[in-house]
Amino acid sequence: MKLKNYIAGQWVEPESGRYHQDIDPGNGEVVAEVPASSPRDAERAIEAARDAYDRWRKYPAPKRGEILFRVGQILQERKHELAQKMTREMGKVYTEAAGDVQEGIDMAFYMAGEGRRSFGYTTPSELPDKFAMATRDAIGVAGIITPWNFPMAIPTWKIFPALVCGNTVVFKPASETPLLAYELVHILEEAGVPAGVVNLVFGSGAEVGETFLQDPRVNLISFTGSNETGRHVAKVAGERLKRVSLELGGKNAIIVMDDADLDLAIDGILWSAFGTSGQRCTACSRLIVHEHIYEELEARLAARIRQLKLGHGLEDATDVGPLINEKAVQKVEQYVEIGQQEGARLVVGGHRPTEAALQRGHYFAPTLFGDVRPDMRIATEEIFGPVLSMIRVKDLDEAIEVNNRVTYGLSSSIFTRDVNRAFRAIRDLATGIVYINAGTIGAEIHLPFGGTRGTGNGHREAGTAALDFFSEWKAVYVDYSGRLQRAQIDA
Ligand code: UN1
Repeated sequence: MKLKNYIAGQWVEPESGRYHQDIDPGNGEVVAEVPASSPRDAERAIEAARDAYDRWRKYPAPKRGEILFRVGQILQERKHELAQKMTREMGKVYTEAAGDVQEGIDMAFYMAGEGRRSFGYTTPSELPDKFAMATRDAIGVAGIITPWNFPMAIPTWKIFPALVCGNTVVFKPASETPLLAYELVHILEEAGVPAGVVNLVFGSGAEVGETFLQDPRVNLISFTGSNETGRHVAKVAGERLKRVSLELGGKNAIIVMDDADLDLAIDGILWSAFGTSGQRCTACSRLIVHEHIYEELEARLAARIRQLKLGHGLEDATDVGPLINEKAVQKVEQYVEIGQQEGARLVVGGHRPTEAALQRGHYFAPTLFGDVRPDMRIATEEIFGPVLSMIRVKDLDEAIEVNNRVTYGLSSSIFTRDVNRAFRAIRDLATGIVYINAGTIGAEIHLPFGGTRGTGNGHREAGTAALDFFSEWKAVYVDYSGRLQRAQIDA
């Protein structure tokens, strides 16, 4: 299957004439041939989005919402098939891939409703016979740059609110997951998004992404990805005074107190640390454990980790799928080495699997480190793989201090049955998302999603927070007094 770019309502080959391969990380099979577009292709997409903008921003918001509603319906009908495709090109197990599509469905219906809300407000004026209100305005062309770990959900978090707010879109998906982006844009087209309103360009960050950042006709950039690239995006787009939303890394922790329901905590830990093979921004990679239960938790967790079955995500028996590519496996391997050099104790895993059936994919055994000190590199740097580090603490204050010590602040969690401890944790955990008696993953689309400190630059995605990013406030004054009234001037 050979994918094409989508520009001004046409499916077109890249001007560059170059292609690269989309590979199944679970078995090395080729899933699709993907355009390696040039800056010129990206410029044509930007031009199309610019041309379509004025008509789209004037198209009534409820009608924009109705198109998104149809998108949600089509996604719903095709959920199973899209999830299978996602597992093939990205590796996550089928049930999680279906969850990823479900997030897109949820976002479509949520943002469809915003077409009839997008509330502004009215407020009294300080002068008589004068009316004051604040409304949301579209901004222009939105440059959307997305990662491979949520090939459907994250593009929908960005594209749907951008559209309902009246912006047009240029979209560059991750090179590792082009097929799901291709399917999504086909669905947008089928649902009735007019030509030029959404444009899709496959290619590298250096050629396509960079063009979005630099081109003055792109007004805002919404980026999810690595911290290193995020800083570059902030610099280049920020210097050009574009609005920039960055959703970057995490080093999320689960705290387990001595009064916790350990059965529940263990289920939550396994799901958060090894779901999506640890390749979520929200994945749990630190376990902060009260010293009274440390030994018991480590032993029970290790036993459960040994039972996790590695395999292709389309096989029913599989618990943990592959990593995205060889480079990712090498990175995890390096961190396992670093952890051992730092003096952490390898409890389970720490190697590639030896089974013959897994040699064609990028697999790594779920890994647990014990006796990790909070300042070790494995406890502070994002690994983005199935590696969990256990840290021992003596009380809640220390647990919170350890949680807050890292440079990231996306998600955190505490297992405790003590309501006082739970509320202190809610107050003091310095992350954008906090869970009580649940793991660190599984954010719902109608609440704000994002993190503090090094996780981003202060914006939030999803929920009404997404409207704040994708629209601009306009303050409107209507003076119906028929004479000059001067605000702030003494009569
Ligand atoms: C991400 O990893 O970037 O909360 C997104 C979760 C999912 C989204 C994760 N709903 O884990």
